[in-house]
Amino acid sequence: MQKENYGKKIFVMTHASDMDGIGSAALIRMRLNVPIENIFFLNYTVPKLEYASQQILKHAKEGITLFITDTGINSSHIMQYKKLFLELKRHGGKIFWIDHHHWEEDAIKEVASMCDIAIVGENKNMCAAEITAKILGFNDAFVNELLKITHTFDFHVMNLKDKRMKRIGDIYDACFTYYGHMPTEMYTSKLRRLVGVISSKKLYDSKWVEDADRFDRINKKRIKKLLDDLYFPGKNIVLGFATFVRTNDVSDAMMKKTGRDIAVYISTENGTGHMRSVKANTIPIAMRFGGGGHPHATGFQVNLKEYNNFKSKEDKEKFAKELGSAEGS
Ligand SMILES: [Mn+2]
Repeated sequence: MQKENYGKKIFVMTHASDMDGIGSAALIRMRLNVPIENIFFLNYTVPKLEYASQQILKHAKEGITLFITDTGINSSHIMQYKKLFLELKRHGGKIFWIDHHHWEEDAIKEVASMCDIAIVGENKNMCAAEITAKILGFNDAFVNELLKITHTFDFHVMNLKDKRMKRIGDIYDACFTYYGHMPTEMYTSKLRRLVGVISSKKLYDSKWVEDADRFDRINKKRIKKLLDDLYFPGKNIVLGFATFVRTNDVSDAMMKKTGRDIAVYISTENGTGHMRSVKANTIPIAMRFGGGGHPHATGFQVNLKEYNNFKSKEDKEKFAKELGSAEGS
């Protein structure tokens, strides 16, 4: 497609939590000169979608083009997308959705059908950045390297001996975790900066590394504190509480310290529960708390009010008891 056909005023909503989303937005910004303040980030939660929609709708009257990249759709968010799209279309807006995740039938029928272009549904070979690069006709050394990185992390096909790739992955991962817990406006400006760095053809910059290092220090300190206050529900579970930390790091540390097979960490700031195991299938336990996931990596939501935000030892023990009985059942 000719550059002009994408429209004059372009906005992007992209997936916030990994390089595929950031890379996709950067490619669109590079090719179509999208101002950084026109880029917004989604994480499958309603508040982020609402924030982005509200900001973008301020410009609806100008007849804008909206790109949505690297994000699928929850059936429960269909109404919100439809509302946004109807308003954009009413003013002659265009919508392009580029994704590679699984889409439910109803989402395809109701939402993809409203888009001018929708390349959506599961794609096992290409990540969103690769599809975006193909559509926009990129073929240069920097973009090819970027795509190698987004593909590697998105499809979990990393060569563990590749030290450079591992270092890049750690830097990215630390910042996405760090920023993911910031208030929406700060989160948006931090992520926009990353899009800016990538679109200036750098894989990262010194500020990016600084933030990653800062998060690593916070992460380590909090894990250390968590390890001093562990709970042992059931036969095989170790449980700890912390303000957000990196789940894989904290789980490994808890298992290593105690020799138990199932590590559960509760984020006391938002009540999310994160469970990891080496051997056990944790899905039945997660389901008892209304959660789910993969056998060795599950999540669930705890009602913080019910436990007074886990401020006291008694409240932590109360939850430990329930977790123990869930394991036993
Ligand atoms: Mn992706």
